Amino acid sequence: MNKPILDTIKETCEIFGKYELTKGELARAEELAYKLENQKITVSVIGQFKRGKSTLVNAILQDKILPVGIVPVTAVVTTIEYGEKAATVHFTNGIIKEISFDEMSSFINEQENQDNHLGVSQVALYCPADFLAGGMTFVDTPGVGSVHQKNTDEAYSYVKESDAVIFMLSVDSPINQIEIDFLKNAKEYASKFYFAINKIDSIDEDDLADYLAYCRNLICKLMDADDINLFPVSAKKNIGIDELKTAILEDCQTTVKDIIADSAKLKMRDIVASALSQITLYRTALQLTHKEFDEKFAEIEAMFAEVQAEAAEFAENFRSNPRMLEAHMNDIKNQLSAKVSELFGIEYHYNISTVDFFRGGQVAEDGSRDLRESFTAAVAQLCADLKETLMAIFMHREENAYTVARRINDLNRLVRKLVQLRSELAQ
Ligand SMILES: Nc1nc2c(ncn2[C@@H]2O[C@H](COP(=O)(O)OP(=O)(O)OP(=O)(O)O)[C@@H](O)[C@H]2O)c(=O)[nH]1
Ligand SMILES: [Mg+2]
Repeated sequence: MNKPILDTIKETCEIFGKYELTKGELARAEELAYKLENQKITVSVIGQFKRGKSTLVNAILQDKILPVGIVPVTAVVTTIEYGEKAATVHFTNGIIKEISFDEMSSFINEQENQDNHLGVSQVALYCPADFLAGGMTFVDTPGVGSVHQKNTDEAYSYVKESDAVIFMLSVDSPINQIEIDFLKNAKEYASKFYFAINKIDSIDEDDLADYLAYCRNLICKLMDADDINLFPVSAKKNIGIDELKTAILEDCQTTVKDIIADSAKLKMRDIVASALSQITLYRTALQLTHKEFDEKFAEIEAMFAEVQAEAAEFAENFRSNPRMLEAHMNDIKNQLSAKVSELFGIEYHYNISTVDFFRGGQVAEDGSRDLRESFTAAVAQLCADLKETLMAIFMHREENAYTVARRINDLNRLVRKLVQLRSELAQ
């Protein structure tokens, strides 16, 4: 019988708390523990632009609370929780402003808040819908894949906060590569999926049966599953909505603990892998002679300078697709990992393919200046984190051989513990 994940996380927090090197991982693990203890579940509606996500949220809540439309509409993440009707806008600079429902569209709507130039991090709504009464946070996200790159980035980032997702497809187009990529990414973070196939009012029954069989087959392969939850709906005509609501609420009542625990387990696995990288690097570095370490440190410092200069040049010449920044970021992560492996002979883990550095950025008049700044800042941070781990070595320079040996022994135990934890979390 597996140990409850909350126990595992708490034990891990205790371990992380003892080491300066794992303070970043400690904060992430503590946040997970808090969420598990409070049993708050986040259900997000995600998918390509114009699939009908906002219309579905309105249908589920039986309230035309969100703006919908024929052109890309949702530009910012909108969270909805149970409560008397109220709305607040959270800005990236930390300011929170209460607004009326009439004003909401000017913050959420892509046409009114183009490329989120107002710098909204999210809009939080409260609504007394039965569906929310159990305490879930229900989330409408911007659609991925439109020309509005920021919307895609916001949606990608928010998946990480989700425990369960309603993945929205629609019968008016076959599943495309944008959706496949997004689904693969979502699979890494959310543990429960509901596939809503929207706009079934627009095709006849035979075509629908073909479409559903096609979706089931393809999604099962993508999800590596024998079967999946498929919900044919028409958000606009209110068809199939009750079935979807009932399935979600039943799961929330009976298996909410499992859903949150599974999702916490996935997130914890990433945290432990990251801690292992820091510790393994530190331990290996500690075992080197001062001369060896100084040489390697100088070499990696030179690489930081090189990588940052290259990133600055790349950003300077960057004019178009922000995805290229992400690709370049992943390339830099790979270069740093490879360098650490080459110099220290260890595996160094990076979470590849995140778009965090786009979050909260303001798009300047030329549409790209701020993204460039976020990008170079993210690269600098990457180098600074790695440098911090290595700098810790200098603090123990003057220790005698016996103390160093004890420290290494202690780290060996810690690595063994983390490796064991990682394999427990993989089960
Ligand atoms: N025929 C039909 N049209 C629908 C249905 N649901 C949504 N639509 C239409 O699809 C369009 C897009 O709906 P939205 O709810 O704004 O889509 P969205 O996925 O939130 O779009 P973004 O926020 O831009 O990503 C609107 O014109 C809706 O009226 C449906 O069940 N049937
Ligand atoms: Mg929308």
